Amino acid sequence: MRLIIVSNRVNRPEPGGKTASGGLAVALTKVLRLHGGVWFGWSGKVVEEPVLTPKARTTGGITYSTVDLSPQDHREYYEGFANRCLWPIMHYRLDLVEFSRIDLTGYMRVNEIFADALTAFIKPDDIIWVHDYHLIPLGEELRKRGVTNPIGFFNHIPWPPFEVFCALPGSRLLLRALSGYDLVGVQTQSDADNLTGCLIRDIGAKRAYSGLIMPNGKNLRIQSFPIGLDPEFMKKMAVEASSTAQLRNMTDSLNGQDMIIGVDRLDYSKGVVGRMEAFESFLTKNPARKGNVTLLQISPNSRMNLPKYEAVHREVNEAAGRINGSCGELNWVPIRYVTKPYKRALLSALYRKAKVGLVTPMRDGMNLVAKEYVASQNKHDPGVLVLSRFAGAVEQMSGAIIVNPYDQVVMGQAIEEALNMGREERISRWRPMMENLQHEDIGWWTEGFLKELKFEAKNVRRKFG
Ligand code: GDG
Repeated sequence: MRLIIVSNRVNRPEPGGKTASGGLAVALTKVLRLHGGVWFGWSGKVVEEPVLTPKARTTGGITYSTVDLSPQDHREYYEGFANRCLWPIMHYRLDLVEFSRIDLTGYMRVNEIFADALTAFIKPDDIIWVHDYHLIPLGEELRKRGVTNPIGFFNHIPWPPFEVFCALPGSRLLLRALSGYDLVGVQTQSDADNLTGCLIRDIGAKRAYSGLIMPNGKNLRIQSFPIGLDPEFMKKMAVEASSTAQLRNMTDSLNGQDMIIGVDRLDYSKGVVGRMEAFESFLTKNPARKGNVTLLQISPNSRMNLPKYEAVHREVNEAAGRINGSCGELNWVPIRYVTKPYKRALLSALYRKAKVGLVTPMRDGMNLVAKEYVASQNKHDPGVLVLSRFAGAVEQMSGAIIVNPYDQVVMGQAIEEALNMGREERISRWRPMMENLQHEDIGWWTEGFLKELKFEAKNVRRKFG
């Protein structure tokens, strides 16, 4: 059996290339390292007249097969429908949705281009695993081209309820297209319930013992598979990187202060401004803490050619500047805010150094930073995770202090509680979270999804021939 992973971007390692800072890129690299196989998708290049035959290169047991996009495809499919429309709606931000029929057409067209390119190299015993909201219609497009292999789909970002998702013109088109898949995976039970609700209420799917019966009679199973990571690798990396000169310099610069850490790709869903304001609220209530605690916020820029992202960038800059101006002292800066990406090893050592991990998205599919923070801790003296109730990770990370990211005052109190927490309580909160990470790791996620996909595909073939 050969595994073909399909995602919008293919994260092909380039010598001296950029550090990947997306959750999906990190997770899929791990999956293919475990499994081998092919990773197919967009190369990241935009060229005037793209060649439709994919370019393939094999490195470290993984074949990276990519196509380029034309400027029009990039504008309509990627920046347009995927990022200006689906991303905000999936994160419950109807107010930010910029729908355009032209973009929807471009989105469908690129899914057809992907399907044409893929169909040409699919072998009979391949298993195909499609990832994320850019490629919802891909399964159906492959079926139209006669592909009968098992095809699964995993949505890395949240799935909102009917009242939100079905406000999208084209919602029925996308929901019906899901019948091209044998199995649809989402991050949490609440995403699974929401998607099921959309399928029943918007297109009349029916509940059955084996899952849902779609309007075309096809069986569809929806299940939550919370994504994991490799906690042992993360821990090892954190321990090793803790003794590097770079970390020692950073630690020296703290001068004995406690450190709180936030790490997020810069996005409006991540709640960075609210987090900074929560820290401000904490400082205002605890003036004695001024000078002996600092918030390190690492937020590599993303999607900067979209105006909404430029705006978030501006808002975060302003919040950091304002809070540093009003709370800072001649010899102390409350927030260290950096927008360049750092190496994963250094990040893991920073997580380990930080007394508190602040992970407070307004809405997030899972949030791997929460899990990375927990995995990087010293078991004898772990830090405290403060976690948004709207991150998918909350279903597994029960030892965190759970906060409402819309309530800065309560988040400020959570920071205080976390900084003052005794060692025993920190250990007793951390241990079950680490055990969960060890049990439900990236291998568990991959094998669990692929096992169910094979089972489902066999069932469907048996029933429908
Ligand atoms: C999507 C979903 C879901 C961040 N800064 C740097 C850096 N990062 C890495 C983190 C983490 C990843 O980026 C971010 O992962 P998240 O899970 O938080 O978020 P998304 O990128 O939005 O990912 C999300 C995920 O897919 C997986 O299913 O959890 O909900 O939105 O790994 O460490 N990495 C490096 N330097 C940085 O400066 N090297």
